[in-house]
Amino acid sequence: MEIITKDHPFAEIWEKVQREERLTFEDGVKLISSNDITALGHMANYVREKKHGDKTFFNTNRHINPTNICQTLCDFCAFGVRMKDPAAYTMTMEEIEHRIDMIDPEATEVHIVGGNNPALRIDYYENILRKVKEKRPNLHIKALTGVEIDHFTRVNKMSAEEVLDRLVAAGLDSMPGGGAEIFADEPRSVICDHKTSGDRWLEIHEIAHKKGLRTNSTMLYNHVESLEDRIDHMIRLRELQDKTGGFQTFIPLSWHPDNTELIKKFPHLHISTGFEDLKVIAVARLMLDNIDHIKTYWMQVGEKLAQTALWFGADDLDGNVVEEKIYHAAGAQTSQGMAKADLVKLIRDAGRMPVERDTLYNVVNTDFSHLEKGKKAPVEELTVL
Ligand code: V47
Repeated sequence: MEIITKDHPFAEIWEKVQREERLTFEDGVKLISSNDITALGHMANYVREKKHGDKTFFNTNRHINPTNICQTLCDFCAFGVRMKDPAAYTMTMEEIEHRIDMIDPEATEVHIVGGNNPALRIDYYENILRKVKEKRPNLHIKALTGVEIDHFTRVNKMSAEEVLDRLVAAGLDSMPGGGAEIFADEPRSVICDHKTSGDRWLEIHEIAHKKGLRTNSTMLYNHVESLEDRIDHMIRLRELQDKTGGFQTFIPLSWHPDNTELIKKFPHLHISTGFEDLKVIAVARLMLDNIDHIKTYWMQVGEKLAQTALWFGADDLDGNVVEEKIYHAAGAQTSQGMAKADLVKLIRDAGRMPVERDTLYNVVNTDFSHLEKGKKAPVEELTVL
């Protein structure tokens, strides 16, 4: 039975999707304003399966957040703190080394991001990157958001080009997608007034792409932004991707309100519903025709919704992570990491095919028979410091 009949409000859009024709801003607003989640999922899944079939990507990774001291202090964030805050920390090189030593021998990626700490010069980060490469030369370093790169330009009085050249020479391999938040000036000024602008975030990613670095992209939603702001955000990413082709994946991130200033200012706001999360994932898959992957960050949406999202446009779940801090500071109820066997099971139980990838989406493994005994992986596999 055809879900989108000739008289369905999406009939024209569905035709375009099947012809692989680009959707307009108006199309995007129509999609995101609709509650017909079945039709949205049908179209998004069509694109997802055309691109990737049943494949669902994940990687074996670990997060390191070297400091939570942040001078930007975005109202939506519960991770960053002032220098004098009792919870403030900056890891010493010994602490960083210890964390590198704890990384799973099978991991292919370390994801390093932190606060905009004004006391740390670029050599602190260069030393971290060099230490990772010294101890684990084959580990891919995905580190430092466009916002952190912009912060380094001010602290070190360097251009973004110089900052990136220094970091690449020290071992930086690619950049994560954080810091994009919502590009539109109005909501951005409400949720993160002192942060790098949307235009500057895009400019830094463009510079990185031109240097041959691949990067990811994100969008923080479900705070004060409008539905039009979400589509505007996706279209700005799509336009940059047309120019550079440097984005690997798009990760919609729903805002978690606990312990944030934003919830004090706007007490009516609340964590997104699963319904809203699925709509954003589906619309992203339909609008971002030139970005290969749509990631649902299981740590953030939860395991059950992540499984469902694999039928609404998402083809990637991120990794087993271990020691996630940003979402857990803001009330995330998910575990702080997942053993590879559980991630594989989660994907299989959703009726999809697990594919372990590296950061650049090269296939690392598709045979998990040694892990699949139908049992939960032992807790010892997940050492959280
Ligand atoms: O930029 C911070 C978001 C981002 C909150 O590139 C919050 O592979 C919700 O970008 N509620 C950092 N969101 C995380 C991130 C990321 C995660 C996983 C993989 C990748 C990747 C990137 O988290 C921030 C911001 O948008 N964030 N605080 C909060 N309270």
